[in-house]
Amino acid sequence: MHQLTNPLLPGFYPDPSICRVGDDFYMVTSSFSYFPGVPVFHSRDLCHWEQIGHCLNRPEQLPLDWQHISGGIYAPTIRWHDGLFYMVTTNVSSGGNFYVTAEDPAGPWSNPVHIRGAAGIDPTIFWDEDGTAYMTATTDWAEHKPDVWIAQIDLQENCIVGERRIAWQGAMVNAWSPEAPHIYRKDGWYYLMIAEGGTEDYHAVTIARSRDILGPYEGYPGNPILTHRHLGLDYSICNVGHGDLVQLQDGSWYMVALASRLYGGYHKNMGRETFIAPVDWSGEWPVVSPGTGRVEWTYPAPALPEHPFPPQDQDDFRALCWNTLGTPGPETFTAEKSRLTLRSGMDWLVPDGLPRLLAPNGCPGFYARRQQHMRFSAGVTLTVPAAGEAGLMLLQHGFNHLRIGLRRTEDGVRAEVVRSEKCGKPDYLNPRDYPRHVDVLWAGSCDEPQVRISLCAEGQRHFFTVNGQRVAEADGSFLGSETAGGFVGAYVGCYVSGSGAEAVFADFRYQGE
Ligand code: 6LW
Repeated sequence: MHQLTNPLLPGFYPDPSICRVGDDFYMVTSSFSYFPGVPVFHSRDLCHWEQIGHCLNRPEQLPLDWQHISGGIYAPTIRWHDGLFYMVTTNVSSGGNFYVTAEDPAGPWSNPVHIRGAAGIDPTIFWDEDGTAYMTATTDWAEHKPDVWIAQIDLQENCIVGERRIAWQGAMVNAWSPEAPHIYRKDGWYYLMIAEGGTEDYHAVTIARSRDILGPYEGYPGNPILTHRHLGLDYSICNVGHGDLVQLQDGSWYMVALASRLYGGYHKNMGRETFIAPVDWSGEWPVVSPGTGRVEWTYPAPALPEHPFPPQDQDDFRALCWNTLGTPGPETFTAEKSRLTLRSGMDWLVPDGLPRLLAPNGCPGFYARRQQHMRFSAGVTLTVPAAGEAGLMLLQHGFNHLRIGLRRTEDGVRAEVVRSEKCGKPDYLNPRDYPRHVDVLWAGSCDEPQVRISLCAEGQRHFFTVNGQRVAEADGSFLGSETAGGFVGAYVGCYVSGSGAEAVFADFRYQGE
């Protein structure tokens, strides 16, 4: 029996936005400084989802500053209008609000089109019944006026028509971070649903409505319609907010929203993930997760035919789950099914800070996928580079990371396990049972030393192996976003560091439960 299982998209997939076209559902999420940007998922039953592409997969669409991992692409919205998909979002590192379009959501998507006068973040497009387009977004943080604006937009001229009006300032007096606005038309009303309270413990979804799309909007006296802010910091699902609604073919409604799973204490290593809840909107206002009012781990499947997808081989280095940090150049990597050649232009793992790239874009040499499970193992066979260092890394915001790296020494290969917090001086882990360095012996040619390394997690306990032998362990709770800060979740994958360094990785395997 299939069912809805939360998280719907496990791992760092925040700010979900959803739309339905006929019998097909599409969803997008934020991607920050990872490339390609804005993953696109497809479903026909809401229970099974498969990634079909990215909205931003060409370097010219996505200039990024890799040193600000939580910069780049914020909160996308996906909508379909008149035969075309629109994805509207913000690149906070370059150019602000823009949209791209596609006939097929798997791509190709257009180059970015910027809307003149559309300040702020979290933009949405809404088409009224007469085809007039409107945009809402959150006022520019720099203006220190937290509110949601609305305006008519002209999609031929790509500009705002008339004035931007303040639509709503949130349900609470002095609401904190009103954001993530989306508009829905129902029973002659325009409903404006937003998030407020900030994206952490106080996060919430609130709603207002108006007869006039430009407002003024009146808040629902029963707000918030969804939050876990009152459940305490021990409750296993926290930070619930930033939602989008979708109506099914039978008229029923569902909400996708972001939330985090806690484990090993108040730690959110996987950042903000995508969750789902049923919504009863038979009355005037939506009731989210009727009967309990909170996001549950499972719900019965919607009344839709089950539609599973064949499993994707995520360990294939060409699979859609892989990302680089920052915008790659043509030389950054070469990916084949089970072999990856990764190049780095710099020593980006120097202690006490990061070197700046001369060009504004670029990629330091990190090719990875999301951590999606509390217990996982990631292993790879590495041909140790002639120069520099290469290995496996578990990376969070602020360059907080755990890594196992290999470098050549005069007489062999040395493995080091490193814990690095806030770009600070790294700790070379020397727990009581393990030597500081592991000198690795290998069989085969000394010119091409090959070593199998792995990085595994059992909750917050992390282990590292070299050729099957456990060499170090570390606590990973400093990788939680509550400590590391920022908006992203942990990524695990291959890295290389060193001017001109090139490393070859083979047979990557990620397993999680
Ligand atoms: C996003 C905002 C938010 O733009 O966090 O939780 C910001 N909500 O809506 C970054 O994801």
